[in-house]
Formats: sequence, structure tokens, C-alpha cells
Amino acid sequence: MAMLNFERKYRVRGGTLIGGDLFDFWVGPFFVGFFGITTIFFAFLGTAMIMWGAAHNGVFNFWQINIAPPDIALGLAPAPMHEGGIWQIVTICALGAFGSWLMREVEICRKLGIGFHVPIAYGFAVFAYFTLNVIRPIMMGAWGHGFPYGIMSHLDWVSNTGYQYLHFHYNPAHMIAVSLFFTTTLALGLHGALILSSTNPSDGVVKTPEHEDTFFRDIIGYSVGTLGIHRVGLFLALAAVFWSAVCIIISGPFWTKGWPEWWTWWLNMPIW
Ligand code: BCL
Ligand code: BCL
Ligand code: BPH
Repeated sequence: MAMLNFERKYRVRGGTLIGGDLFDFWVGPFFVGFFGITTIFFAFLGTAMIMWGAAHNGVFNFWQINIAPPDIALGLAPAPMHEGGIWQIVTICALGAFGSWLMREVEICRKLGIGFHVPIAYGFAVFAYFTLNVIRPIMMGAWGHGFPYGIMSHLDWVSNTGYQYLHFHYNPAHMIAVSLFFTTTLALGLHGALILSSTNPSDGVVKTPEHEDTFFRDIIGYSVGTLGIHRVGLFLALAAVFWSAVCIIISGPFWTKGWPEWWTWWLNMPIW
């Protein structure tokens, strides 16, 4: 396995949070660590539980596998295995796997002496999942409010949940989240294009960051800069997912009517 020059220097012991030297090794290119072991454990168990549930339901079509949460009537209690219990175990495994993956990233960052930006960013994605299938169901009093584990069935959940609030597009936090997702791809579209345009131009002569800044100064009067664009990108992506979590946590626990009706505050303003 080819190694970059600096990797030889950094592929050394230390930086682990748990287990000391015990799992402090690599398998091919992969760092293992205590959290590598727990990732494999939770991922394997969770996947096996999904397969067991699918077989029990007699569903062998990959696209139609559906591991449903317990009935809402069962509230927050542990459910019988084939009536939502599998979903509950898979949820625990998923959180175990995502959390382990995140901590494994932290250990790699510590080894390399780099910042924790990547695991922190991933934390936002895990937080969105945690909001959907733990915080919101608990606030609404039943695991039955979580989304089911199935490629098509989880789409049904999104649609049904959306229409429970009549018109989900009128959810103001959803509007902010959607706009931020669009802005994120706008930013990445511009950034990817800009970097390629100056590092891989048709004349073969690699240009400098000054060329990149100048392009944006010429076209829109301002360049956020080479470091700045990465801050903008990270902020946009995290804000998009943060407002997504907000949009779903307020739907149910804090607002039970249709979202169009929320806007009556506007019509009720005394200035009209
Ligand atoms: Mg979803 C679509 C996974 C939560 C709304 N969703 C997808 C598919 C994929 C998926 C099957 C493509 C996603 C993608 O490219 O993402 N969704 C998925 C997962 C979660 C999840 C794993 C989760 O939280 C653990 N989805 C949710 C929540 C909604 C939601 C409930 C708001 C976020 N999702 C939608 C909508 C759509 C999807 C709407 C679609 O139209 C799309 C689709 O086509 O569905 C059929 C970007 C990530 C990557 C490109 C990285 C690679 C990710 C791979 C592809 C994930 C594979 C998942 C695998 C099949 C699941 C089982 C794992 C095994 C048991 C180990
Ligand atoms: Mg909406 C949510 C956009 C129409 C109902 N909607 C969202 C947000 C996003 C969005 C802002 C989902 C992103 C997210 O949370 O990611 N909606 C969106 C857009 C339109 C739209 C752009 C559009 O019309 C153009 N929505 C509608 C219509 C409604 C509607 C009007 C349905 C009729 N919408 C809902 C509902 C929800 C959304 C209901 C939500 O619940 C969802 C939301 O905000 O959720 C928070 C967050 C990312 C995750 C949850 C993924 C987490 C991934 C985990 C941590 C890792 C998985 C690893 C995987 C298993 C590994 C696989 C194996 C490997 C590949 C080997
Ligand atoms: O390693 C990574 O990337 C290469 C991490 C990752 C990240 C990271 C990582 O560092 C970051 C910064 C983000 N995601 C960021 C974001 C966005 C902004 C915060 C946000 C939009 C987002 N990620 C979304 C998503 C989505 C969406 C939108 O649906 C998906 C599917 C992902 N991210 C997926 C991933 C993985 C590719 C990777 C990652 N984001 C994390 C890999 C990981 O955790 O591996 C350990 C776990 C397993 C190998 C499998 C676990 C199996 C479970 C036990 C069983 C399955 C349960 C599951 C709930 C079933 C769901 C079924 C679906 C059909 C619904």
C-alpha cells in the first residue's frame, strides 16, 4: 500500500480516546481504533436486524424492505420484536454506528493534529437524524412518529408527514432550509468551477489565487477569498441541516395546525 511521505510520520501510535494502544492500528488504508470496532459491531448488528425483519415480513425485494416503527398507541414503551421492536433496536444500532464513526473521525484528527471541523460537521447530520427519530418522537409521546427504515417507505413518511400540516412549503423554517440547500449547491458549483478554471485551464498554465479573486471582483465586485469560501461553504451546509432539524421539530411539538394557517399573524397585523 503506497503511503504519502507525510503519512509515514503521522502513522504513529497515540491520539486514541479509548483503548490506548489496543486497536491503534491500520488495516490497509483504514485506521481501526476502538471506534472502528464499535462501528463494525453496530453496523453489522443493525443491518442483520433489518434483514431479519425483512425476511420475517416475507419481503425480499431490496427496494420494498420496510422496518416500521411501533404503533403510535404503544407510546414510548419498548415494543414487541415484530411490532416495532426491530425498528427500536435498529435505531439504537444506527446511533451507535453514527456516533462511533464520528468518534473515529475525532481520533484521526487528533493523530494528524488537524482541527475537528469534519467530525463537527458530521455531528450536524447525526443531529438531524437524532431530531427526526429520537427528539421529535419523544416530544410527541410515541416512537410511532419516527420514520420507517425502507427506501420507498421513508419517502411515504415524508409525504404523509408533510401533508399532515396541509402544505409543508409554508413552514418558515423549511423555507430557510430549502433556500440554504440551494445556496450550498450554488456555492459549490461556483467554487468547483473556479478552482478547475485556474488550476486546469486550457492553455495548460496554472494560474494563481489572485486570478481567482480577480474573476469574482470583476464579475460581482467582491471575492470572499481562498480561505473564506471554505468557511462560507461549511456555514451554508451546516445551516441548511440545522434549519431542517428546526423545521421538523416545530412540526408537531410546537405547531399542530396546517402551516398556511401559521401565516395569519401576518394578516392579523394591526397595520392593514
Ligand atoms: Mg432519505 C432519498 C437514505 C433520511 C428524504 N435517502 C434517499 C436515497 C437513500 C436515502 C436511499 C439517496 C440519499 C442520498 O443520496 O443522500 N435517507 C437515507 C438515510 C437516512 C435518510 C440513510 C437517514 O437519516 C439515516 N431521507 C431521510 C429523512 C428525509 C429523507 C427521513 C429527510 C432528509 N430521502 C428523502 C427524499 C429522498 C431521499 C425525499 C429521495 O428522493 C432519495 C431517493 O431516491 O429515495 C428513494 C446523499 C448522500 C450520499 C450521496 C452518500 C451515499 C449515501 C447512500 C446512497 C445511502 C444508502 C442507504 C442504504 C440504501 C440504507 C441502508 C444501509 C444499510 C442497512 C447498511
Ligand atoms: Mg421537505 C425535510 C427540502 C418539499 C415534507 N425537506 C426536508 C429537508 C430539506 C427539504 C430542507 C431534508 C434535508 C435534511 O433534513 O437532511 N422539501 C425540500 C425541497 C422541497 C421539499 C427542496 C421541494 O419541494 C423543492 N417537503 C416537501 C413537500 C413536503 C415536504 C412539500 C412533502 C409533501 N420535508 C418534509 C418533511 C421533512 C422535510 C416531513 C423532513 O423531516 C425533512 C427535515 O427537515 O428533516 C430534518 C438531514 C440529513 C439527514 C437526516 C441524513 C442523516 C444521515 C446519517 C447521519 C448518516 C447515514 C449513514 C448511512 C446509513 C450509511 C450508509 C452506508 C454507506 C453508504 C456505506
Ligand atoms: O464519512 C463521512 O463522509 C464521507 C461522514 C458522513 C458525513 C460527513 C462525514 O464526515 C459530513 C460532514 C456529512 N455527512 C454532512 C452531511 C450534510 C450536512 C451536515 C447533510 C446534508 C448530510 N451529510 C446528509 C446525508 C444523507 C442524507 C441526506 O440522506 C446521507 C444518506 C448521508 N449523509 C450519509 C453519510 C455516510 C456516507 C457518511 C456520512 N454521511 C457516514 C458513514 C457512517 O456513519 O458509517 C457508519 C455506519 C454504517 C456503515 C452503516 C450503519 C447501518 C445502521 C446500523 C443500519 C441502518 C439504519 C438506517 C437508519 C436505515 C435507513 C434506511 C434508509 C433507506 C432511510
